[in-house]
Amino acid sequence: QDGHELWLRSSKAQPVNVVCSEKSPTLSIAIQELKDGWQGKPGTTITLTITKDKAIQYDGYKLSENAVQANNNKGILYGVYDFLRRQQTGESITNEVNNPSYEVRILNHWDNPDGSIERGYAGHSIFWRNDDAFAVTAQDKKLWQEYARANASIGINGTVLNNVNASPQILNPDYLNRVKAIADILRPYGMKVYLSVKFSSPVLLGKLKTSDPLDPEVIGWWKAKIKEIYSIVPDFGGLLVKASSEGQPGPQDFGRTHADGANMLADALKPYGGIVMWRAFVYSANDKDRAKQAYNEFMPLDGQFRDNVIIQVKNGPIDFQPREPFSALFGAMKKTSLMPEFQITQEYLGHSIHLVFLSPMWEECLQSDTYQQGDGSTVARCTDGSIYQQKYTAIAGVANIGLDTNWCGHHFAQANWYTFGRLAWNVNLKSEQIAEEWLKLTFYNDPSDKLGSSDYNASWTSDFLKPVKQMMLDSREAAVNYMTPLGLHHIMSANEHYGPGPWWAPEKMRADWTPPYYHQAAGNGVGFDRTLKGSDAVEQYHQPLASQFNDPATCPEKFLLWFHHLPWSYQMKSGHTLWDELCYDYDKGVQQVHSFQKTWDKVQPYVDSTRFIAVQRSLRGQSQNAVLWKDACLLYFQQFSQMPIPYELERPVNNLDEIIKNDSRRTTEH
Ligand code: BDP
Repeated sequence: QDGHELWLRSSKAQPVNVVCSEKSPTLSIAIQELKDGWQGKPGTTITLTITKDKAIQYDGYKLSENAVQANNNKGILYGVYDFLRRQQTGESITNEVNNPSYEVRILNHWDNPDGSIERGYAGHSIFWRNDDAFAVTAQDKKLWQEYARANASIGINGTVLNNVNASPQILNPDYLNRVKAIADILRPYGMKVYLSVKFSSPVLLGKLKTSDPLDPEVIGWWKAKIKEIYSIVPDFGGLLVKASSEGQPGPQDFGRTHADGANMLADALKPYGGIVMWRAFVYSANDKDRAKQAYNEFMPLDGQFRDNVIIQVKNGPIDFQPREPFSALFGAMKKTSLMPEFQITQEYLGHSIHLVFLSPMWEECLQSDTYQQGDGSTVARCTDGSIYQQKYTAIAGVANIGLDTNWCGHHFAQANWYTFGRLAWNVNLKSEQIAEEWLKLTFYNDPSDKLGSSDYNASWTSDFLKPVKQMMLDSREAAVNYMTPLGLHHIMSANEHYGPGPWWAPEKMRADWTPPYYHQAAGNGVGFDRTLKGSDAVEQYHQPLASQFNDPATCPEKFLLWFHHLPWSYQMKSGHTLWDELCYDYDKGVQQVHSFQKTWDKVQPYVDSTRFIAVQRSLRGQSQNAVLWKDACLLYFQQFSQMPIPYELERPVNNLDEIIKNDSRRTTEH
């Protein structure tokens, strides 16, 4: 077991008859999947029917014991995958209609044309490479097909093929032809392709004098380029744009607004049904609180965007940290379509070394109540069309996929890809269910290879499924504990964002790229004051949240140092001082990872040796890194708190000066 088959490991199929009166490449796949994967009663006849059922929306479907119904081919395919999944996991087939929460369920690949991947920890790009860059080989096609199948099996129906820090060359004909080759493989699996574009492409590629979105020549250039794209890929999905952000060009370079830029592209895409996903990840160096910036820039533009523009908003106001409150833009922009952006790749959560199941983090964001339209205005309901009229609804995940045999680096990182698809399809799924499904599909071994007795299922469930599921469910909170407890954020090592670096603040560095800007540790306490007396970021939240966050007594402790600067001796609900609480949390995180190691070692009889050893090794690395985080942060903050680490806790085993020395060897600039 090398993990390449993901959650789609084939088991021996039983014979099945499939009746389907229509024909299409997508339906052929659906039929073949049933034949290859049928685990039900041998000889069953199952009917696939395209209907016109009002209750079924988009590419939703309806299952019954021997039929799958949908309004289109894609719906049939998704229904078939659901059917097979239920057979494998033992979940019953119910007669309900199963509609997707979001219409566009899309991966964002941060893949560069040279094959490297920004924040990728699983090898090079599956789409792009340097050598023989445009040859489409049989191996490419095979991999793209496996990729498409994996995505279809969890309902993902779109993919952005290149980095948001986009190279202009992606719009050159050679690249567009490769995009076509990819699209041709993905299409029967119901996946559309999209591209990230650089806003200054008219100058860089088209040799125009400006990229001003209101300039007629610029408008003409984009129109012609988009026409060209559609002539090559007729069902092209649309564009993703990172503009006026982290040095990327954008409409603001020409005194125009984000709406001017986005609408210009939207108008050009409109005749073809394409969409613009315009990112809200903006922050300028001189703003006094980075956490406020996206809201400040986008709120005044509410209502000014075309209906085929969707503003793509990261889950939190800063940047994919282990824990952030939800971005205040959700629910607040009432006349503009918004889509959540999650990061599946673990940039700030231990790369492909740490086992961190991200489902609880995304669930926490999606189920956060914004109160924007009364109780129950969750982030999910504010973006999935339940509350606001949106022409399109969408959700994006930054992919963790590369050329590694197991696709994601860490075997458990596959669960995060799986989760993204499942939540995009059903935003109300619970992490526990997702973890259980994934474990059954990914790790269950046929008893005939193992103990060979009917007791096997029972012991697999109690001795493997239960403890490993619990490990997954605890893993995100563990990471928060050993990295950034109590609302701390952005204190990781510079550049690579792996490991601790709360001290890092080179002279002349943009302050909001340095950890001290975020933790504000000093003799008088720690934390970023975002209250009414501080940066006032709390005001961006709807009541009762604004008041709740503003008062340390009512602010959830998990966000305490996000919103408050408090003395080290501040009394926590537990009765501990703030300093002691920090120490206990860091220590708890370390203990949790140690317990994951024990859990994993104990399940060895249930896991094939390749995957067992790989995960065991990673857990050792994670344990070391968790200890490093704890030692580094406690010893660093202790310089300000001047208080002892509670005596019952393990003492640090690393020296701060050595940690800093090793870290500075790695980090020269941002
Ligand atoms: C940050 C990453 C950077 C990305 C940026 C983004 O460090 O590599 O380009 O997000 O989302 O977290 O644009």
